[in-house]
Amino acid sequence: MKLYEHPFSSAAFKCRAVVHELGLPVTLVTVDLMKGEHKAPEFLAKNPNGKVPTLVDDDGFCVWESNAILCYLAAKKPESGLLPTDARGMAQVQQWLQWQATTFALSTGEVMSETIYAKFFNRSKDEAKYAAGLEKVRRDLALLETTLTGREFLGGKLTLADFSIVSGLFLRTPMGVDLEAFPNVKAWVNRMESRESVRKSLPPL
Ligand SMILES: N[C@@H](CCC(=O)N[C@@H](CS)C(=O)NCC(=O)O)C(=O)O
Repeated sequence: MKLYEHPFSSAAFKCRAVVHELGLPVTLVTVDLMKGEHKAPEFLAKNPNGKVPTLVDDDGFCVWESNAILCYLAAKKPESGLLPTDARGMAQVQQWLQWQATTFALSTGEVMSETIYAKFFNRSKDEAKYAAGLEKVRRDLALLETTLTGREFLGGKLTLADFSIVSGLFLRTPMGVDLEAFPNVKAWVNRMESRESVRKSLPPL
């Protein structure tokens, strides 16, 4: 399998972490977003959205959308328990994956846009947009804080949900997101970042 990705993409980060967690034979292929490699016809044939991450299996089968890639990878090793097969376990993981895509990715994305991307593309930070984004991130962190009360992981046991959601926080320092007011979240992030699979997936900052 090949994972087309970028070191600073949070969506790619979670896929790399699950690849390492499962010990799957996946070759990482960096796509040069600055050169527009993701908009080249040969890449669009794999993912018509022109985005990373994109997974291509050995027979050419393609999967895009990071949370779908996580499910595909976990299905290769069902014994890992990262994607439970019972109705409730599976529904809970799907609930968090969809919350990540529809809610947390948006709030963290607003903050990233006014910090990391603003710096990268040499534009000034819009303080009002940043403050509004940060408020939404704090709203989401409060939800995670309550969920993590008395729990090591979001669903009790380690699942794809933890990898998917923690990916929004690996750039928290340059984003200016402080976890001090969220001790359960802080402990969970530390727990996740102490895993070898996650450490190996962090970009050189
Ligand atoms: N919802 C998608 C988001 C993918 C995404 O937005 N990828 C970014 C990098 S984090 C990208 O490829 N951007 C290039 C572009 O949109 O031109 C996922 O979770 O995979």
